[in-house]
Amino acid sequence: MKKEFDTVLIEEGVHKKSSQLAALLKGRAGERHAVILQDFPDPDAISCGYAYRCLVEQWGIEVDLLYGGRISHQENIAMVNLLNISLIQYDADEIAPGRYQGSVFVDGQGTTSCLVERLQRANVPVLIVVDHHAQQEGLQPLFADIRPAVGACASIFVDYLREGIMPLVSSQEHRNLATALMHGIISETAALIEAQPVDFTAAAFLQPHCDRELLVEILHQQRSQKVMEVISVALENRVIRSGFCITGVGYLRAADRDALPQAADFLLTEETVHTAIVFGIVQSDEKEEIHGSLRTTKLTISPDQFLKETLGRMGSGSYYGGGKARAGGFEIPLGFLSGHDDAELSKLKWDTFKAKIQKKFFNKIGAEVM
Ligand SMILES: [Mn+2]
Repeated sequence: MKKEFDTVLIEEGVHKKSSQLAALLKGRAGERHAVILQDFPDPDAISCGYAYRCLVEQWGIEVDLLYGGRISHQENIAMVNLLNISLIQYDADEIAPGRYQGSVFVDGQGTTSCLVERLQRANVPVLIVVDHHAQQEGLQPLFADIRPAVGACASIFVDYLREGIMPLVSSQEHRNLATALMHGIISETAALIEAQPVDFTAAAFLQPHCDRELLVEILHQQRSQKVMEVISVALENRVIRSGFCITGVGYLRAADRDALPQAADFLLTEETVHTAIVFGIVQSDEKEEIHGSLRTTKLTISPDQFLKETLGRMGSGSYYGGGKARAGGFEIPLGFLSGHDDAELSKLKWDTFKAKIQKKFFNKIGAEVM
């Protein structure tokens, strides 16, 4: 009788995601892996990447955390600086063949990173995908753990820790790790308002290991001047229809991209508004792209569905946008129209895209386009 019980336990162990992951990693000892974060890394992704780096140290696996855009939110800059998390920004550089033996995607499935094609060109195999967004096509990893019902991807990594993939000790590194994951969970779940039971369990597990003072310092970053300016333009240009506030802010430097979600958060505080959408053209050295951010307090709106239905898909089949519980984003490449132009053409371009995007949203909510 006892023997049977043991067998069940062992089998359960084998079915645990953390055990499967550990078994895979054991076979990859000594390798160097690239963890791919979205182009504008958020605390959830950064904490997951950092967790991966910490937990694979035991197999002698070296990890670089890569992203193709900018870290532009002052809270995120504070997070990586205060917690000593090193990230590598890849602008236009190719990834050297042989540099990485595998890629790992956290808090995304490749659709929010411009590095995917470069990884393919360098023949880097996709090893692992850990994400909490809806399942997407594209990557064929050896290990996938996709849990759309979880509020923060960080909670999935905490689950691995809880299952014993790596004991948390009282080192500075592990204190930073617990603090990073806690920040990931807090910021991803709107300060736990959108948190699921698994996120609360994760937060409770992390709490004794967290550095409360550091967390306070990370969370209490003030808005930059640029963010204030973007908020001011967003306010001035806003159009409100049936509780939707939609506004375009014109051209933005990539470094200021995170002003968009911050402006959306701010617009959501107006009493008649339940959903705020802020978009602009983000300019980096080589390209221009429309970026947009949606925030809602309305329970009947699913940002993911709403953005997919409103904006549709691009030629490659992937959607321009998507989201999570109460927040979402979209990115529309400008293709042939991309590139810095003179003032007149830039204005024409912005006016055209602004009109088109507003029309799509107004049509979707059944409102008149001005
Ligand atoms: Mn996330």
